[in-house]
Amino acid sequence: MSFTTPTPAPARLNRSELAVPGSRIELFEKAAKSKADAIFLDLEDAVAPSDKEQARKNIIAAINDIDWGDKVLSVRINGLDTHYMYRDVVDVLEQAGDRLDLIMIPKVGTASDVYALDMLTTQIETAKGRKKRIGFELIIETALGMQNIHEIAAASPRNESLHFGVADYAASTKAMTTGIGGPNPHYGVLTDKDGDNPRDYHWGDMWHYAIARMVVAARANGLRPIDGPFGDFSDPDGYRAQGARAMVLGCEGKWAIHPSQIGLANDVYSPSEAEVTKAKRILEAMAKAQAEGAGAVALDGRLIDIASIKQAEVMVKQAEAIAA
Ligand code: 1VU
Ligand code: GLV
Ligand code: MG
Repeated sequence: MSFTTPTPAPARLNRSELAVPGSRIELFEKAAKSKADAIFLDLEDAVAPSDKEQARKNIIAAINDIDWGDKVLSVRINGLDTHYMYRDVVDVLEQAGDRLDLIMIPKVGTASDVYALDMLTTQIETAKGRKKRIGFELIIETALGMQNIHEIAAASPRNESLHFGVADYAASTKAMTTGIGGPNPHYGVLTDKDGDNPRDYHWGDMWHYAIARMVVAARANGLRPIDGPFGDFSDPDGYRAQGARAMVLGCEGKWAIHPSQIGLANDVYSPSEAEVTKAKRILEAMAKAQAEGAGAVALDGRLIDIASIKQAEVMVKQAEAIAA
């Protein structure tokens, strides 16, 4: 191990994060009663400019009045390039109670963006004597943000998670697609024309680099990497496949933009009983190996060693967090 150890963000279950437009108050109670681990009440892109002020008032009332159970509760503020942002932060933090856990900052481009929000949040917390420290969820969804992701991830002790905002990222990078998440038929490979078999076209994962880069930046700074939206809520298989790809790369959860996606996310991001059993067998076998002075042994015809303990612990700890 390096002598530098990242400080982990406060542990929170974040398998599913439901997006709820702040202008649609009829959705709030439904969201609160849902099985989502986390909810963000949106003031940004799901709210029309003419509704921004009312949405802010709706969200403050909802944070104070609705029973959100044990859900992680967040508010997505408007971007730093808008005049809505300062009032989002001031009004929400001055008027909403301590039930609020996090602020979600969209389109973060530089570490200074996070610094500015940290300064404002700190001033309001101090002035108002807020007891609970507000954490930050940062959406990486611009080319600038992706370029500066490592500095952004390290920019504040409030940072808890990085989120991949695939729709804005596609727009910012001028990717020729209008879908929100998932694959695109143009991103594929054709098998070799000189091979013996008929040529085959395989779709690739055009979001691989972005998600993998976000996972590294998040984990190197003790943060949770979270995959963003999948717009086609009538395609559960597509959602599952996208979620599973992000999960094996290290993501801890995915947004749900419709209630039908909550169960899918919870399922994809919960290790199966068979996986947990296997992980526990690895831990038992390694405990025995170590007691006998061995570092590497065979289990079911495969190598396991001390790194396997850490891999298995990821699985077992996630299962324990879900069961808690
Ligand atoms: O069965 P019921 O009538 O009781 O309930 C409906 C509906 O009210 C409810 N529902 C939701 N409840 C809580 N949170 C939600 N986000 C939510 N969405 C719907 O579920 C039942 C079925 O709904 P539906 O199929 O009739 O859906 P609608 O036509 O009402 O709405 C579909 C959209 C996609 C518009 C809606 O789900 C929505 O607004 N989702 C969130 C959008 C959002 O927050 N976007 C911002 C994040 S994504 C991003 O920034 C980039 C793309
Ligand atoms: C989320 O905000 C996105 O742009 O995908
Ligand atoms: Mg966005």
